[in-house]
Amino acid sequence: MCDKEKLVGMLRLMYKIRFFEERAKKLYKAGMLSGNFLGALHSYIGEEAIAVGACSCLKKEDYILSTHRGHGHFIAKGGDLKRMLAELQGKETGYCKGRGGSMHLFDPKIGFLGGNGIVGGGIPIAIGTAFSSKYRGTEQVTVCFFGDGAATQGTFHESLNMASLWKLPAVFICENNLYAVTTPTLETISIPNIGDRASAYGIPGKVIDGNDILEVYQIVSEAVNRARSGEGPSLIECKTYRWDPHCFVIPETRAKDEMERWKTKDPIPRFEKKLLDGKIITDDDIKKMKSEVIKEIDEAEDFAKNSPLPDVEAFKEEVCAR
Ligand SMILES: Cc1ncc(C[n+]2csc(CCOP(=O)(O)OP(=O)(O)O)c2C)c(N)n1
Ligand SMILES: [Mg+2]
Repeated sequence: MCDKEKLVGMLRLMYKIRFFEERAKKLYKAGMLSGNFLGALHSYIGEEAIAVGACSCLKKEDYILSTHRGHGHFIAKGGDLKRMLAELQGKETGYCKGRGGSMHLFDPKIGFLGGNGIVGGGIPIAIGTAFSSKYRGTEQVTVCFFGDGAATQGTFHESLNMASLWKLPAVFICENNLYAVTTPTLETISIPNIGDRASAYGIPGKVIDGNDILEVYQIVSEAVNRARSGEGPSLIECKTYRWDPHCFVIPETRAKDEMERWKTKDPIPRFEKKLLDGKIITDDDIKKMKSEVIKEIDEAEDFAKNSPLPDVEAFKEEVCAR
């Protein structure tokens, strides 16, 4: 399905996300990412296979729309760790000059058209970008990530209807981590599978194991090819689980045994095992790769730490000018 280099690259990206999130958490908890301006930090740990599996099917010029839990999407689409961590810490060298923080990463150069603090807010934007590509005849595909909570927003239903009607080149990926903040999906969604809602819009719908990166890659590839060849959108529900609380200002409410059970389905060792069994990598390769990624994150931390905070006077000009 993929060559060796690609598979190893996918594992490296999963490490990047996991270790970046661990570092961001540590810094956040230590109070470095402090103050109301920066808001909450939503960890993507446990869900790495979805971002990496899906973005590995894309070209640089393809678009993705992300969520409040978007660090993994950003890294998987090629985001730079230094400027990213600087943004999380509100520094001038960050992607949005420290004005956006964790939920508002943005880089059109890599096709990353934003995280979003509004649940379900990225879905209608994806309709716009997909329409734009179709209208301009560029063959770009838009992948839109959103959670199970967002799948019950009106924006989801309106957008999927329109995407189907206009055969837009879009792939809707629902990351069903079984909760919206503390509310279980079972208490808010009337059918067992969000992917089955695709039939209401006459588009293909799949329900897959979001912790199996190769399954994500295969199913998203099919949907991306379909979109690129003008056959229209698809909906893919990836079942997964977040390991951390919703964010670090909201106490954990989930049952301990449920959390432990899901940790046994950790997508990273599962993929490592496949690559080891297939003799694609060795234990030494894994060790080396992990230390290279940690070094990259250390460098990002130094970069962010040594970067200046924005000039408050400039804020005033940006808000008041024109
Ligand atoms: C429109 C809107 N309603 C409510 C919120 C508060 N809120 C932030 S995250 C969240 C839950 C989102 O759940 P889900 O879509 O499943 O994503 P997850 O956090 O599980 O990744 C809610 C209700 C919001 N940000 N926007
Ligand atoms: Mg959720």
